Amino acid sequence: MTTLIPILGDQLSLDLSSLKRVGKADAVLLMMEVTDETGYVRHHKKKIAYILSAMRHHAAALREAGWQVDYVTLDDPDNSGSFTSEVARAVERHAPARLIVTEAGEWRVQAMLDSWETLFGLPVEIRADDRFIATHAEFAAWAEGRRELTMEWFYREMRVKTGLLVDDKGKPVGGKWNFDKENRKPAQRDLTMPRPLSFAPDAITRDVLELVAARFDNHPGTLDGFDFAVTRADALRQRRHFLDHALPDFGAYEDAMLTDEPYLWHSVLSPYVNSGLLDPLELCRAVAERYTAGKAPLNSVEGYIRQIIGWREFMRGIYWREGPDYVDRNFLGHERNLPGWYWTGDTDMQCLQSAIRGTLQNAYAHHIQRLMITGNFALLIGADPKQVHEWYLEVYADAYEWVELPNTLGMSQFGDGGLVGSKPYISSGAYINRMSDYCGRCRYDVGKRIGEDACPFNALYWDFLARHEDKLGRNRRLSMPYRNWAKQGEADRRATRRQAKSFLDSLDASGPGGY
Ligand code: FAD
Ligand code: DLZ
Ligand code: SF4
Repeated sequence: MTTLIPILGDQLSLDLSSLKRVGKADAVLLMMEVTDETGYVRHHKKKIAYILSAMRHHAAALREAGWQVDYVTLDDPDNSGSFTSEVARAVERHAPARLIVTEAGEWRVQAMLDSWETLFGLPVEIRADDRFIATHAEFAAWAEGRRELTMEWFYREMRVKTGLLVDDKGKPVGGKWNFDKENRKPAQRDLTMPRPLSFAPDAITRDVLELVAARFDNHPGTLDGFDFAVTRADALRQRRHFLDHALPDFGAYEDAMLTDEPYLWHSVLSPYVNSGLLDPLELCRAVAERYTAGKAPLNSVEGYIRQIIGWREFMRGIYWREGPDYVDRNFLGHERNLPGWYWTGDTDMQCLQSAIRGTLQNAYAHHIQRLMITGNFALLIGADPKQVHEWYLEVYADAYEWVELPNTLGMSQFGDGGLVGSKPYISSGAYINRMSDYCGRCRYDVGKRIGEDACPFNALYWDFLARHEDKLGRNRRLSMPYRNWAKQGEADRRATRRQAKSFLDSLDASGPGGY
C-alpha cells in the first residue's frame, strides 16, 4: 500500500510531521518545483535560488535517510506548474492508496490541500505542523474572550510551556520576563563586528543559479554573491557562528542601524528557520544554554528567545485566526502607490537608500530597517498596505505570507487597526538619527522640518497624525504627540502640512510605483 507524501518548499525538515509513523518502504515523497510558487509574486532572485537549492539538497538528505523521493524540477518538460496538478500526475505514476501531508503555511496553499481528497478520490491525512510551539487550538483558546491580543502575555505562556528561562517555580529567570529596555543602544562601527558565514555555491546551487538567472531575470534583486547555507549542516554552522560571535551583543544593538552593515549582531537565520532547515525550539534551547554557561547576558538571550517563541508564534496565531480576508484590511484607507524606487533604491534619502539597496543585494534587511525605515516611510506617505505587503513578500528570502503579512499589514502598516500593535510604528527623523549613522551622510537636514533640505520624515510624521486624528486621536499611546501637535501654532501647523503635501505631490508626480 503506497503512501504519497508531498513535501512543500518550506517543509525541509527530516522529522516533519507527515514523515512520522510511516514505513519508508511503502512511501513515496513528492517534491515539486512549480511556476505557481515561483511566480505568485515576483520573488527576489536570491529567494528563489535559496528555496530551490535547499529543496534539491533536502531531497538528497531524504534519500540518504532511506526515503524514496520523486523530485520534479522546474525545467522538466512535463512539469504542469502547480502543486495540485503535480500531485495529480504523481497519483497517476504511483497509484497510492492514500496521501499524507503536513498542513500548509498559508491560506492559498492550504485551500489546495483541502481540495485533494475530493479531487483524487483518495484519503488525505493533513497533519498539524508540529515545528511550531503553539497549536492553532492553543492560540485560539488563548485569544478567546480577550479584548486586546497583547504579544507579551502570549509570550509568557510560551515561556512556561517550553520551560525556556523559567525556574522550577514557574518564575522568569532573572526576576523579569522582558529585558527590552536594555536593548536600545545605537552602535559604533567596529572592526571586530561579527559577520555571518559565507557558503560557496556547490554544483547543485550553481545549476539552480543558472536556472534562476535564465528564467527570472525580470524579478527584483541580484544573484551576485549568493552565499546562503542550503543544507541543514551549513545552517547549523551559521547558527553556531551566531551563538559564538553575535549573540552576546544581540540585545544591546538589536535596534541599531549602520550604513553598509546589513547584518550587525542579528542572526540572519530566518530563511533557515522558516523553510525548516533549523528547528525554532532547538535554536532557542541552544541560545538559552549560552546564558546558563555564562557566555551571553540575559538581555540578549531573553530578547532573542522572545523574537522566536513570542513574536514569531504570535504572528502565526494572528494569521490563521484572522482568516484569508486579513490581507484586504486597510483601517487607515491608504491608497498611494509605493514609489518605483522601492525596487531600485534610487532615492537621496540615505536611510531608505541603504535599507533598500541592502535588501536588493542580500534579500535581507534586519527588523528595525524593515519596521522603522521602509515600513515607517510607507506608512507615513499613506501607501496602499496590500502593495506594501506584496513588496515585503517579494524581496525577503524569509518571506512567507503567514509571517510576513501580520508583520507588514498589522505591525508595520496598522492596516488591522491595532490588532498586532496598539499604536502605529511611526517616527520622525529624530529616532532614525538616534539609532543610526544615516543622517550624517544624507543630503537632508534631520534637524529641519520646513525647507527644500528638510528631512522628509519630519513633516510627514506630523502630517500623518493630523490626517488621521479622527481614527487615532483617542489612542492613549499617541496622546503625547497629539498634545504636542496641538501646542504648535496654527501657522507652524499649516506650514508643516504644506511641506508634507509638496513632498507627497512630488512622489506622485514621479510616476506609478511597481517593478
Ligand atoms: P534576528 O534579529 O536575529 O531575530 C531572530 C529570529 O527571531 C528571526 O530569525 C525570526 O525567526 C524571529 N523574529 C524576529 N522578529 C520577528 C517578528 N517580528 N516576527 C516573526 N519572527 C520574528 N520575518 C520573517 O521571518 N519573515 C518575514 O517575511 C518577515 N517580514 C517582516 C516584515 C516587516 C514589515 C517587519 C517589520 C518584520 C518582518 N519580519 C519577518 C520579522 C523580522 O524582521 C525578521 O524575522 C528578521 O529581520 C529576520 O532576520 P534575523 O534572522 O537576522 O533576525
Ligand atoms: C516560495 C517558494 C518558491 C519560490 N518556490 C517553490 C517551489 O517551487 N516549490 C515548493 O514546493 N515551494 C516553493 N516555495 C515555497 C512555497 O510557496 C511554500 O511552501 C508555501 O508557501 C507553503 O504554504
Ligand atoms: Fe533619513 Fe531624514 Fe536621516 Fe536623511 S535626514 S537619513 S531622510 S531620517
